[in-house]
Amino acid sequence: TSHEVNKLTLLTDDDMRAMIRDDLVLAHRARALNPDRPFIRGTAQNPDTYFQSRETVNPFYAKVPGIVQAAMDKFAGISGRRYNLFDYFGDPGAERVIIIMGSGAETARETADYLNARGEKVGVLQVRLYMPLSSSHFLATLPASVKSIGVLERTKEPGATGEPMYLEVVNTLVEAQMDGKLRAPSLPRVVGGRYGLSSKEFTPAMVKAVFDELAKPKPKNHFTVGINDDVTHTSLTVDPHFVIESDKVVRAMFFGLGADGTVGANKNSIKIIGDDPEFFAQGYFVYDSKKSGSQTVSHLRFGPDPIQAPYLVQSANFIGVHQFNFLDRGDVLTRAAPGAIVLLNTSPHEPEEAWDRIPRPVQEEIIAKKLEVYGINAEKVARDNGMGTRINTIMQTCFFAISKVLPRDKAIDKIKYSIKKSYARKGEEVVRKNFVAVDNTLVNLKPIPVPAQATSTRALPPVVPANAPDFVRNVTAMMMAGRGDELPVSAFPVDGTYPSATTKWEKRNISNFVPIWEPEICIQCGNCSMVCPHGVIRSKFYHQQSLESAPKAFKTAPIDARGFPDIRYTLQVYLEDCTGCSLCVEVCPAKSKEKVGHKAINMALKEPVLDDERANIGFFETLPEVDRGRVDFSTVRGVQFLPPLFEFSGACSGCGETPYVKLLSQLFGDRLLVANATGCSSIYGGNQPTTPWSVNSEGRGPAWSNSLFEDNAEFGLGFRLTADMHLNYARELLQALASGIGPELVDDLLQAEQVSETDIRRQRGRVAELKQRLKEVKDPRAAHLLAIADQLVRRSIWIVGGDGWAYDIGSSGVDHVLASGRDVNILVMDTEVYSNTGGQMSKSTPIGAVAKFAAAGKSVGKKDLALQAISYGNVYVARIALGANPQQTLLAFREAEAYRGPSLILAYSHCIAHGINMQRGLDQQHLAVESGHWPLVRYNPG
Ligand SMILES: Cc1ncc(C[n+]2csc(CCOP(=O)(O)OP(=O)(O)O)c2C)c(N)n1
Ligand code: SF4
Ligand code: SF4
Repeated sequence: TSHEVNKLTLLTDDDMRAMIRDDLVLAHRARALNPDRPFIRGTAQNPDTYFQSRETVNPFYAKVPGIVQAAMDKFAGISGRRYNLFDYFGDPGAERVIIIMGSGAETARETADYLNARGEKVGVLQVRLYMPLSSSHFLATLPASVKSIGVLERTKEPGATGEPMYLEVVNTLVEAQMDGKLRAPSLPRVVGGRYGLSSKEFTPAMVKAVFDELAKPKPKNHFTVGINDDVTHTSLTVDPHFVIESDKVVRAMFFGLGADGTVGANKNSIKIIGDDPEFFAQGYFVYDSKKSGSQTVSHLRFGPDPIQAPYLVQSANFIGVHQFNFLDRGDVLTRAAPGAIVLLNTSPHEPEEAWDRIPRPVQEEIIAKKLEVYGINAEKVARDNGMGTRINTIMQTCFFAISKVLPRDKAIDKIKYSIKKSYARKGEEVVRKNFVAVDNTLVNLKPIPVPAQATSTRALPPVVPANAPDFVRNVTAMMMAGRGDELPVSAFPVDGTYPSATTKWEKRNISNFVPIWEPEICIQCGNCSMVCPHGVIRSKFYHQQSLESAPKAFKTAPIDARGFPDIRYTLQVYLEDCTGCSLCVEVCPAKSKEKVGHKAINMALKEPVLDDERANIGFFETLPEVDRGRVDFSTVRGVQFLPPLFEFSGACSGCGETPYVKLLSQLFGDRLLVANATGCSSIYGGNQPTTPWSVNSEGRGPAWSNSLFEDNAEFGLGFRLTADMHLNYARELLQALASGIGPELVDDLLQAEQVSETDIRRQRGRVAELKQRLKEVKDPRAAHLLAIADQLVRRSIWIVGGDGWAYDIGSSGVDHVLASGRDVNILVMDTEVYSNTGGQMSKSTPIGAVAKFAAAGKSVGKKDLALQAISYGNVYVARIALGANPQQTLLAFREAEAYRGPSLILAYSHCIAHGINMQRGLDQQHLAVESGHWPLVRYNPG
């Protein structure tokens, strides 16, 4: 999988060629469609002949096992690697056997060997050809001594009497018994179990649990292993202390920050060590689903023998902690073996200052396990050696120096050799600089003495604050802490419904540098708040009396508007949610007259101001939310006062897509339904554990769902059809029940215009009144109207996704929806490539652009989706670029929403996939517009 790196012995091209029979290739070619010898294939068939035609294939299925086995035998002759349809491993006289296929078989085999070496009699039958299943080969491979069998499958068939392979095994054995072909004296007991769904870990401890179960007189059937099923009680008990890692293998774990280069450096270490003929190497990389800035955990193994452990490191003898604050999670040392080596990046502190800053429970773990601790202020060493913020080479050098995989001198030589190979093209000087950095790293790497007793006064901070909702404290927080595997079945919703507004409980603190606001210089334009991709900058205006209980450090300024002497303004930065992208600083137009280059918002170190700002944010949140009726929706300056209902997403730092989504949530969030195509926006928008779609102080907010990549436009059209159906029904019921409700209110509800925010507010008031009155109406239809009364407030339906969706994979759906004439809005965040999967070209990619699948530059021009939509004549179409013209962007969103037919907005979005400096993303948008590549358009048929 993409998460594993391993050392492989490759087959030669000649070996592969020798496996291909030319006569079969020629026969296949002769069967091709060919107008020189025409025929028809794929006709429709009727009931008179279909059945018989299906039966013609039987001889082929019957022959497949023999053919596959013959090919396996030939392959063994060529390569020396032997495979069979079924391979048995373990004790030839085993009474307990696990049947399994795929990578889990390796774990099962490794565990069986371990148990047999300790006197047990167990075995593993690995299935290599599942279908067509050859009963004869199967029965010949299964030991005759077997008494109980556990069939393990990575799948779930709800409603079936067992998973597919279990049913095959039971059937094969029963048929064999009926036919007298069973080698065992009696029918073995067979149980089936599920493991490892969605690549969940499958460890030797779980294999042991299955073997233990098979030893019972009546082993549990249809079990699960690896989870805690406290609802239907299917799970087996697993001993977490059963670990069979070999001491000959160096097992290392590295905790890094997403995109900080840790994973890349580890892959490089595997290459450096794996290239040594005496070593085998393996790596697993565990990411969460944030686009960047999250934690990555690398699991590396190095050893003298081939490594057959397709699961994460269970017991590590080296642990690298590449961010000091990861220690606050409290679990980074959980898998440390006694006496393991721990390497800490102590930045921003020196190693000498680090010990007392380690939380007390972590200190206690270090002492109890007698861990050997080393520290380095890696960020400082990186800065001093001209490497900016990149600490990966420094941490890699430390690992080589202290991990004992190789003798220290040999290890350092190897790292220098690798640097030379990587940087030789860039010139002698770059190579020399990197060599100096390696030497300086070694000088700055210090052992951290571990006292006999813990000294720290720091407790582990809670994962989420105590005032978080129950679900967040009990479930989300576990996932955030990397302990989602421990959550029992009962913790989860049965239908995939999760609460909104959870990113606010996850203070990621991924940037040490954050923007600091200077009220004296600020002109209150709202530009910074508009462009912030993460919804980190908020503005409020409020009466000066509110300041009475403000913290001392709270920043405030008189509002920059004539005639409001008592009104104050605050721009509050949520520092702990900032990703440090600097877009806000780049866009700020207000400059200091005294200090060159100083603006009204400037990046600075977070730590000195963090405590004050936490208090400021707490106070800021007590200030009343703005009355939407008083906001000027037509200006960027006005919109900054609308709280974003899309906040703190895990998108890449400085992402060009998210400001559009955030703006959408500000403008229409309290009556918004979003159908989201698969892509970056479904990942940063709807991935566990925390999600950024949020709620306002009344509890209203966007309702969001993701169906598929390809059907999103139709999915969103369904939202519209449903909303319209409910609305029409509500209107019908209003008329039918008018006398009971009061004809005047009914009239107002039916006639409401619902164009401006004030109209919407008024309609909400009427609906509230309606709900009250309906309680008194005795007609049974009143309950139905009550259930759908909210639909009388106009809903805003948005169909959202990227260009890969709208131009390519979902394009027929987009076209269908545009042609429907219905009141839906389509927002395409156009990064001009498939961003979520790493930058493949789409039909939106411009001619000549280099992207994946267009390595030499795309040969065909960009499709003009705007023109295509305009050709309908009744579709609102806008092409926008927030970085180039935020005012035009705002106008387009409002016009699209106001237009009572289909709307399409194409939004230029800069992206990491463009290989740009993301800090300059807004400039890229300017350039795209100014160069004529992305002409701004607003076509309004209304
Ligand atoms: C039918 C289908 N094909 C492929 C994928 C894999 N996939 C998931 S997201 C994605 C790329 C999305 O690109 P785009 O629509 O441009 O959105 P972006 O990520 O750029 O925001 C792909 C190919 C999928 N989920 N479904
Ligand atoms: S640095 Fe980036 S994430 Fe932080 S407040 Fe500014 S724009 Fe938002
Ligand atoms: S659109 Fe680009 S920058 Fe934004 S989250 Fe996706 S990959 Fe990152």
